[in-house]
Amino acid sequence: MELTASERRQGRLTQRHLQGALRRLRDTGYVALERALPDDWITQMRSACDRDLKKYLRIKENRERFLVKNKGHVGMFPSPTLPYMDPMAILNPFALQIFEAAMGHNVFCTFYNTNTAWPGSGVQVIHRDTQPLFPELSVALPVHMVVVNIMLVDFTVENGATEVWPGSHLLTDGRGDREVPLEERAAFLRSERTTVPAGTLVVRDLRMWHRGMPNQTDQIRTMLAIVYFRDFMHRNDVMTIPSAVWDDLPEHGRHLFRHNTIK
Ligand SMILES: O=C(O)CCC(=O)C(=O)O
Repeated sequence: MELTASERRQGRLTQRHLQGALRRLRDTGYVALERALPDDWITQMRSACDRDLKKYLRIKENRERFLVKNKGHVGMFPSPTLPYMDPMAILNPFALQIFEAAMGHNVFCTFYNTNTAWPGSGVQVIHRDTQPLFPELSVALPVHMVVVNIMLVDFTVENGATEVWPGSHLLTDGRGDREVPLEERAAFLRSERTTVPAGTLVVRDLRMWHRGMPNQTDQIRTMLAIVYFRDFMHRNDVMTIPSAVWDDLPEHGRHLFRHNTIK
């Protein structure tokens, strides 16, 4: 979805665009706002993230876990400090507008990760990032968890743009499909690659089936992955946010991150 010049200036989607974004999230499981974040912001975030990833992968256990066992798909919990806690990422006005319209104003966040397809990465198994809340149901519930991805480079087929299955967030396991591998079920479904330019912001229903793909380039391919929960969801993984960062957060930021530890 392309933002208009006036939406960029105001940091706000028009009602018509918001309705379109919500429809895409509801029907397909995700919506992409192309180049929603400025180039210079992305460049700075990418260099911080690449530097931190390289440091992270100097640790032998991390190399074994992510480069070997996870075939080059690296998940790193970034430090909950700047630049990662920049309001442009965690309180992005376009993302907020979409997920608050979809999930209400008491949304909270306790999970902030990065997804990297390291050069030479392989194909991941098809998975969803959350399991059905009520596995016995054969009807899908409304959206209750979303991930906001911010692409730090152009995502291309060559560097491993994520493969997603539109509509799969609405597929349930309630008719005896719990034991069937998603690979088998996906063989009959249409998929697409999230080939989008750097700075694109994606809001994706966490139930959507997807997989990381091979990065055949020599460039690191990373997206930020910030997960927001409808208020009734509360998981045990929380972040420790330094009080200096907390003190500087706007009220809306404190509201969203209220279930974390502040130290
Ligand atoms: O990086 C990607 O394209 C997807 C990664 C992913 O889904 C995961 O690591 O769980």
